[in-house]
Amino acid sequence: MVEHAAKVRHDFLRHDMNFPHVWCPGCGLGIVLGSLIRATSSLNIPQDDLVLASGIGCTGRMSAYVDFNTLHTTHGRALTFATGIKLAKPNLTVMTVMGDGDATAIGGNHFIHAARRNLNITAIIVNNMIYGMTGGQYSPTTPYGSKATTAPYGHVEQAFSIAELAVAAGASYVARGTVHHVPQLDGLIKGGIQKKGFSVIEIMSNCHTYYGRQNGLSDPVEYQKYFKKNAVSVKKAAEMSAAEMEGKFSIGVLADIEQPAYVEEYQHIRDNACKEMAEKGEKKGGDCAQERRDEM
Ligand SMILES: Cc1ncc(C[n+]2csc(CCOP(=O)(O)OP(=O)(O)O)c2C)c(N)n1
Ligand code: SF4
Repeated sequence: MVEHAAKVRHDFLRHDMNFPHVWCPGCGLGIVLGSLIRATSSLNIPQDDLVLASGIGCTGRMSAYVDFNTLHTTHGRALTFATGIKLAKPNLTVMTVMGDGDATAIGGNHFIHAARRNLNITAIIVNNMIYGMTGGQYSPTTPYGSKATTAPYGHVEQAFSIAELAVAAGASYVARGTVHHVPQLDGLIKGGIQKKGFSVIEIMSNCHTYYGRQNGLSDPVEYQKYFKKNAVSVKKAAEMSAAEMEGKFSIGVLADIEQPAYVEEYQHIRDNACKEMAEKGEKKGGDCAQERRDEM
């Protein structure tokens, strides 16, 4: 068991290049990284077929550490790069990792349309309720009333739920986990990768340095206790009233549905077009569907 864990770390991390990492001691991002490599390694997908695209932020830095095909892109744009890769090379397992600001503020438009489009991409969103890298400004998930460097007297906006937004936008698989519930988190990421269609895994994580320090949770261990205390299983949450859920959040799989995925739909259109061309005796008609499959 220990040997296996060491092998996964050895094989899936870029030890010789990018460590030590940039994260604060105790940051939940290290736990997310651990879950990501355990989940991907358990699927026995060749590392050359794994792609991780990230945006900018503390979370965005994660793509530097895994030994997959990686892209550290621009702020908010991880999903646009991932979309291009998936369309060009549908055989690859394409994932993104983004912070809450990256995915739902500057990248919010890309996020909802990626969910609607239902490309087979796994979007991991680390929700630490703040802009970590730039010093603790509020994000779309900063809770009402809490403090941020841009809201020193308390935040006046309402936060939205990333997972519920993903469900509403049409994602095929939506789950929420925390950096405290690690075995469950490994399974949620694995489930997202295995799902055909757009998957979202929202991970509640600690930025004790910026969110925590301003909101009475500056100790990462206390932050773990906060997740333990306030996370409720999806099943239990369904039986609780809104008042009972106040300050709490559900964890587990929120949506898992079967619906047409973009790449297959696109292939059907292309097959039909090729067939029509062949019937009309047009150039390359008979061969083009096969060519497309060869590209894949
Ligand atoms: C176009 C652009 N706008 C703003 C920035 C500055 N910036 C870098 S990271 C970041 C926010 C990071 O917060 P989040 O995405 O929640 O990730 P975290 O650092 O908390 O993991 C911002 C605003 C940038 N790099 N590029
Ligand atoms: S600033 Fe926050 S999110 Fe960034 S590494 Fe430190 S604790 Fe983690």
